Amino acid sequence: MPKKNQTLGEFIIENQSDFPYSSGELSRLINSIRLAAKVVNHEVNKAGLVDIIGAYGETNVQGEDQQKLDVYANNKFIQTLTNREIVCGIASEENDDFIQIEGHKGDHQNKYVVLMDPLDGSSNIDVNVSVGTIFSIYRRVTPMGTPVQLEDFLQPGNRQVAAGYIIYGTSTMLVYTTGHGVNGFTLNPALGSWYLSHPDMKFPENGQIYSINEGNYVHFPQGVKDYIKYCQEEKGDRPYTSRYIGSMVSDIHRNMIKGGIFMYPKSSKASDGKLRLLYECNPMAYLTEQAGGKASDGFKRILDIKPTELHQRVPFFCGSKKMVEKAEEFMKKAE
Ligand code: AHM
Ligand code: MG
Repeated sequence: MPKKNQTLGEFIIENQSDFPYSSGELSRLINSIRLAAKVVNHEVNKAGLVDIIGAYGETNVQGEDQQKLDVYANNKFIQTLTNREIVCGIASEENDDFIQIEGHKGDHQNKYVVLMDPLDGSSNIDVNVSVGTIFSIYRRVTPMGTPVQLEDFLQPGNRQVAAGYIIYGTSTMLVYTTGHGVNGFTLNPALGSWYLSHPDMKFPENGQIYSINEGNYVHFPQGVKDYIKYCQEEKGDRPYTSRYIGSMVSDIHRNMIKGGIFMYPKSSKASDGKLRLLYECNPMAYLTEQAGGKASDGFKRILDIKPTELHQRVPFFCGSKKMVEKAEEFMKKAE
């Protein structure tokens, strides 16, 4: 049973048996992620200051090229994950193709692939609004000893062995699952340690918050328009509250704590919506289900979709179970 305030290090050791495979591997993977997260957090916190010191794209006093924060975060996570003998491949929103990691001995003995969005919602950085990192972890399916292949990344979300996000917010949190519930750790920036602040996180079964970019209303499918009208109707516990940060990690994090639904549907402008299945929707869907919520494309379970492309997009409805079911009801009716 998770104990509030224990450190992430203690938690990993105490819960090693939860990982379906070798326990040391989980520790190494989560350790590399928590380390990269601290470094990125430090950089994200300086966002406004860096602009004062020198615009991105310029060379700093050490002669290093200053980078945009999403590129910086991408490099940091790749560097940290590559340095441990555990990851054989990485796919990222920032890279067109996946990266093969042969391992220090060049013998392709590492077992896991990581898919990530290193800095989701990065357009929010300039205005000091929370952003996040999202990660998804699978065991490779091609034979050990050979270079990782596209099929290792194109696995359905129901095969994830771990997933999580980091939210760089008013405080910085690491929230993750290995398939045994969801636990949230808050960073104490003075000590550089993560503490279990949100043990066993659960989506309330029902909620009163709906999160969607309503500016796209005219472009939405009829089912979504009807559901939005339902949310706004004065009846029972409605109208609901509308909350949309435009940073999916923050929107879903809030809804997980307070109860709500997050939607990024398809529209007449974008036939599959905006969000990417492999490193945005699948990890958030896995966490959501592990927290008792539901995630769908409006009709079927996100985690059962068989991916065909690394950067494929999918409509996304995610949150409190009863709210997602209600949205699906409207989608079906309008079909
Ligand atoms: P990004 O990966 O380019 O940052 O885009 C993903 C983000 C999500 O965090 C957020 O939910 C969505 O884009 C907001 O999009 P929009 O501005 O169209 O509402
Ligand atoms: Mg993104």
